[in-house]
Amino acid sequence: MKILVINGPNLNMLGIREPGIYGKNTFADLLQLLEDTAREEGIEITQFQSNHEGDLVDKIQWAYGKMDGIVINPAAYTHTSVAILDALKAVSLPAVEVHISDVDAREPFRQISYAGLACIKTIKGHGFAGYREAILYLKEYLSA
Ligand code: CA2
Repeated sequence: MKILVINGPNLNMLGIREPGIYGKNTFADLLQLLEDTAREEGIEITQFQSNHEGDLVDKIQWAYGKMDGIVINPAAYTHTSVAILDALKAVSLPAVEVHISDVDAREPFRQISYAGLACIKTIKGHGFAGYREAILYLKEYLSA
């Protein structure tokens, strides 16, 4: 089973600023969590992070025919990007949306998710653990 994990803009800065919202752990810690989860669950995980909308679209398209599912935290593009929504719809792979923070408890503009419209599930406010939950959910979904 092959899962692509995509992280959007500024998530590579995790642990460097705003620890009150996103926690103290770094992006390298998140990559370690993904690696550990892949090993424990016998899944192949490819990770990709970019600060550029088009690169995120390109990577979603790349997944077509190669990956079985996608876990995506589009970060700020969650709330703005029809291009990412269209790419997820185009490849039609099962996708799970993850947000580290509880976006529903923040500014009203964070309560709109375009990408989420193409996802089978959204996990928000569970910190880094949300990525593991998303991977396990996809594994279950793909095994059913
Ligand atoms: O809670 C999430 O995972 C978000 O997707 C994170 C995005 C935000 O725009 C979404 O509304 C919710 C922001 C990621 C920025 O990450 C930072 C990391 C360190 C310092 C500052 C920002």
